[in-house]
Amino acid sequence: MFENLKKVDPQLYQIILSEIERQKGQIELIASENFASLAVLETAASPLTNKYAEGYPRARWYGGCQFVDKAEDLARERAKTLFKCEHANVQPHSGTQANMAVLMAVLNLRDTILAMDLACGGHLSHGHPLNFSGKFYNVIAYGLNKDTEMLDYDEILSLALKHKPKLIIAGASAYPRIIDFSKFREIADKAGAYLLVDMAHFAGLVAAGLYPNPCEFAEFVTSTTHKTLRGPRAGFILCRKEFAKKIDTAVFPGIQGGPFMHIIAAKAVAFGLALKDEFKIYQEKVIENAKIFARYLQDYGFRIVSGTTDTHLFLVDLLSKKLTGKECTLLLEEVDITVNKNLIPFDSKPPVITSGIRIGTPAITTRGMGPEEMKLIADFINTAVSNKDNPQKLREIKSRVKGLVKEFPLYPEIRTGQ
Ligand code: DSN
Repeated sequence: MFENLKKVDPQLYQIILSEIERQKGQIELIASENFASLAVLETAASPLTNKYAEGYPRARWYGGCQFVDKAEDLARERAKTLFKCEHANVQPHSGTQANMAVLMAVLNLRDTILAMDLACGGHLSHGHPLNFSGKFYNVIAYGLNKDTEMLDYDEILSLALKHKPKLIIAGASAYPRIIDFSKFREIADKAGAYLLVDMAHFAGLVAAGLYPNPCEFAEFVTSTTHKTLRGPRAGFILCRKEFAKKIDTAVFPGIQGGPFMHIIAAKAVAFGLALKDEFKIYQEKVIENAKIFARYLQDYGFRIVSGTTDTHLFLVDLLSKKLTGKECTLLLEEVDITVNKNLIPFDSKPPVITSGIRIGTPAITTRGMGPEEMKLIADFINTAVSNKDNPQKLREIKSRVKGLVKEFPLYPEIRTGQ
């Protein structure tokens, strides 16, 4: 693999090789990352990248679209089957663009939206002041209950009745519990609002039937394909038939030009894989690993936000360990464990420092790791945190990490020569 690149651009070849080695050699705990299958990688790297296909199947601005039409049809049909929905648009380049298309489809500038605060686990594109969503719309944010660190549906209802948003957004990037979409539906109906669910993080769990399907409750559902779904880096939108035209027009020509046909084809491959029985077994293991992992860390005295997780991720409060999220992320990087710093609910520290880290199990579960390995990794993290000023101990953990990842080879077909 990469033989041509090696000849044409040795500098970039080396960068790619180093990144592959990093992925193979580290324990990847970033909750929004995963390792796409080789079939997805092959499709994403295929000559479909060459094709311009502005428009939709059988209604393109360019000739020669007969085969990419088939790829897009396949992606749309598989998405509809997987999530039991009426219409799918598989063209958004990312989750943020999927969200942007929905907002553009149903809102006017300065309309009010009600969405989860980023500081409590929401997402930039749900109304952060520096994002288009926060600049173009009037955003009212809901948070979490201070005692339970879980969504407070009474508070969301009272905000909805007070501010009468045109759209309510449910979904988060750092919320470990199951979201009650039926409650969100009730609230949206009482306030006369549309409901958008951004399922980017838990789409794989939904596909496997292990998380409620938001398509049963919301007019609009957006997602990425590269997190729990294990697809290429991209987004998509699901909606009821009555909104199909509005959504399609909002994506193209609204916010995007030519679709990435190689990536759309790779989405079709990922959706196809997610329809298989093995995918459900994989997702069951993802959740089981997250629950066990969180429990082991609790045994070591780490506080888990909201006490547990129902999903593929959880948040660790580092306050009692006298470490910030930033320090912990850097410390773990030293021993080849990759996490991200994360605000915890009602965090007193700024987003660039944070009091917590977010841990996710999709990637390590893809490597085949299970409960025994969760125990080991929790031990590595605890030992690193307890010995943060002991270089010898940190070197020992790094070498144990190296031993562990070797037992669970990643992309053995891609040889890096080292
Ligand atoms: N940045 C992603 C995450 O890490 O959750 C969300 O888009």
